[in-house]
Amino acid sequence: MLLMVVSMGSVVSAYAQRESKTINDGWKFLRKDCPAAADSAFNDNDWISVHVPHTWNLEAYTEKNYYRGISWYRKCLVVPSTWTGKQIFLKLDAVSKAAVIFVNGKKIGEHIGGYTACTFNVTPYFSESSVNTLAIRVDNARQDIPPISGDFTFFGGIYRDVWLTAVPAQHFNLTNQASAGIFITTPVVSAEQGTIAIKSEIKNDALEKVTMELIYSIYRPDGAFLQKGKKKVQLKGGETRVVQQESEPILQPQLWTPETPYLYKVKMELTNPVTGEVVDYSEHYTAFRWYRFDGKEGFFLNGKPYKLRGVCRHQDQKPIGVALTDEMHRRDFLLMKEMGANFIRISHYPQDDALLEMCDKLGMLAWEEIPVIDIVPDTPGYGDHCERNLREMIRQHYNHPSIIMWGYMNEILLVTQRRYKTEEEQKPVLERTLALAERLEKALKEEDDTRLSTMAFHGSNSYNEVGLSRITDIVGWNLYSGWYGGDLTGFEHYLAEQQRDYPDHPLIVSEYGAGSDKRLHSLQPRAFDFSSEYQQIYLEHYLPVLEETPYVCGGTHWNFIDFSSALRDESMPRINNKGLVYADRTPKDVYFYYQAAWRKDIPVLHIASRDWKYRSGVQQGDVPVALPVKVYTNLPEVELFMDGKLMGKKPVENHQVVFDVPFVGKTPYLSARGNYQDTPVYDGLRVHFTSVPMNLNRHNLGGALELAVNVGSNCFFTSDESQLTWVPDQPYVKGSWGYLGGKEQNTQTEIMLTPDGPLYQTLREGLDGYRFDVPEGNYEVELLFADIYRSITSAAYLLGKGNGESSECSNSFDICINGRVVEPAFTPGRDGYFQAVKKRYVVQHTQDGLEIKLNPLQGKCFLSGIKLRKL
Ligand code: L9D
Ligand code: CA
Repeated sequence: MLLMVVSMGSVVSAYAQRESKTINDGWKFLRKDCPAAADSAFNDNDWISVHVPHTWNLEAYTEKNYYRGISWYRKCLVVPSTWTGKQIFLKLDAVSKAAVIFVNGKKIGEHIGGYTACTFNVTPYFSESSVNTLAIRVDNARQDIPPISGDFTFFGGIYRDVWLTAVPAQHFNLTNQASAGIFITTPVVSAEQGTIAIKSEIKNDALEKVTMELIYSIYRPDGAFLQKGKKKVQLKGGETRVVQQESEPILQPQLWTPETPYLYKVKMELTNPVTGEVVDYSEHYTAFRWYRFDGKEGFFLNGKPYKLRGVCRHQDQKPIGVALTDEMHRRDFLLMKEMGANFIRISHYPQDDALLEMCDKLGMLAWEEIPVIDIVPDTPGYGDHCERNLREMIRQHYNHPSIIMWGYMNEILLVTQRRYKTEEEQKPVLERTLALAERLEKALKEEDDTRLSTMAFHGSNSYNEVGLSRITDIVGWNLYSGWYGGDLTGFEHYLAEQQRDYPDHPLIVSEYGAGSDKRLHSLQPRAFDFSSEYQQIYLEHYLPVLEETPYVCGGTHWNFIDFSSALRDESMPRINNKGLVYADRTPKDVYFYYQAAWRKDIPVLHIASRDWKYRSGVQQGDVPVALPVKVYTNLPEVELFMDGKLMGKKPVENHQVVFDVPFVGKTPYLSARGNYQDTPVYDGLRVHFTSVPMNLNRHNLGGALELAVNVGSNCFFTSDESQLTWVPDQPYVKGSWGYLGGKEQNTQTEIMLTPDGPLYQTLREGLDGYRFDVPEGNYEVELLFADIYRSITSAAYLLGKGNGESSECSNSFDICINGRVVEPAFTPGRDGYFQAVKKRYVVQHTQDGLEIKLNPLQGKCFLSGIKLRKL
């Protein structure tokens, strides 16, 4: 057959005949089930047009209950005439979470798992002469496919590339779990010499037997040809054959590290030995590197101690969900690399090939995992699907030298322990969890004995007690002391305990992090206030511990990016805001703390106030407000200037220095200067400043007064909408302003009907009122409320939003201003709990200051914010 083709053709191409192209454009989409759509004659004219990458869940950025169900995609395809007689393969890089594929009305296959690829030979179903229809039924609701639980959105859709590949009848196998059909290892590797072993799967889709030649060629990192080897292979009709080849020793190989990502190219050619024609072709990169993890001494790369400086990465981007293009994945990689990271935890699921390619080429070690999270259900099929996804991930990404470990469970006891309280209830869950872990560990080692296994645990010793920690090579700990509970030092204490009790367990801090919201700032930051400053303090505490504790192999910060988690409330509903960069990939100030700590090769000097451009402060008399200005840097000392005037020069400690700067003027220009290798380095930015008077006497109120207070909070809050800053609360003292009695209260539940949620999430409860010692005049007073007390008896459990029923609404009070009742029996929760309510009053001819009183009638009185404006 082959000979015939050759003799018929006028020119014999020396190039391979493999052709690959994306078919990302021209799809039709319907967001509901429509079984009839499988049929080739189905009319999809009224479906919407989309191209892939695509997801149908963009509403997850605004709604908790995003659509989980079935959707359909359809597309028409004409096979190029040059593909006649070839084998044609369809590859879906990722479809979440399950796909059934129909070609011309026939079901050709299905795939389970939303984060790994699948490939099908579509040749028997395709027509070469007419239009083909492709219909794909996608389901992101299935509970038998991981993930079934987790703090992120399970976006549905065909959200990575779709490919068609055409190859001659003889080719590298494309249908081994969507892998390349070529598996490369380096069985010998040292500074002196290394070898490359190649296992190829060759397939003969013709009926006749053939003799082929398999040729490998190896090229040095600089592109120079190194060596070549050949092997003759006989294949029967329909046979798939595995061929092993090993290179001659390569002396003094250039070793791969994240800093020196030397890649050796392996070119694989399948040729016709008679004509010399290259029938199929495939190119891969590999590298010489070796590593080990030690329980006491940490991680070693190529024999040298090496700290894993990492981040975890989720793959979505607001507002486009997971439908990222390759260049967006590459952009994320470059941001991590720029920051100085040398390690990535690809969490919690396999990610785009584009990312792995960058890890190899530009240098970053990687941990990749499958999404088995929170609990192991007893759903039939679940374990099979986990194992299948694990094997797919390993085969598909096997040839990436950047990957050093595979993972398969995250915080698997978290929901287990929350849901099942007694030992008796937990027993069967623990048993199946252990059984699945053992099963996955076995599969992992069968697939790849050159890499290590790992799991990530939450901070509970039960992983040791239950025996889970014995299963994998490495243990990962997700530690949040000082965030979800405990204090910052709990972090190092936990690590020390683990080291004391399990000194031989190599350990990585697989997560740590704290949330931050650009709108919130504090001079007295605390856990869970979502101020940028608390996130900074938290990370400034954790990073030195990671760096300086030798037995800690490294850490991966949670998370690199503010990511989508539809179920989350907190200050930015639907977003987990622990990122070092915002969802739009703008770096937070704290990104530069990491860069300052990790980069030595470039000067880093960053005034950490990009996130805090709208500054405000309470001014005592004529004394300018002194506010801290932080600089992150890797330089030894820094000078700070305001509007060109030197404010001071200070030595740097822990990659930062803080100046107390008296703020004057409305738009001061801050600049910093340091020296890097005898060359001056600068940074500068303009900020806005508004002072708020402490004493509200006539002298201070000269011009306009707009005094907005974030009642019940230690934080400044700047509204995204108006840029108005609400200053932190304070107790009343004579001549000034502040609250009268009560105590602070807060909620993490989303506040409805306002873009300024955080303002309402903090409040003062049980206060008598609020007082401003203002001079005589006319004023406007605005009061902000949200009833966060679901009902008086269950105040400690915030069960979610109110339903608008007023029956159990029991918090009611009179609002009085200067002795007059302005709102009798005000019931802030009347229209629903967790809803913003704003009341504005004009107060004329005040005589003796302004006093707002809240007189309880039933339940509690409370206040979230207050604003005073002079008319
Ligand atoms: C966990 C934390 C993370 C969450 C992760 C998880 C968090 N609870 O997003 O998925 O592994 O931010 O709360 O450790
Ligand atoms: Ca408040």
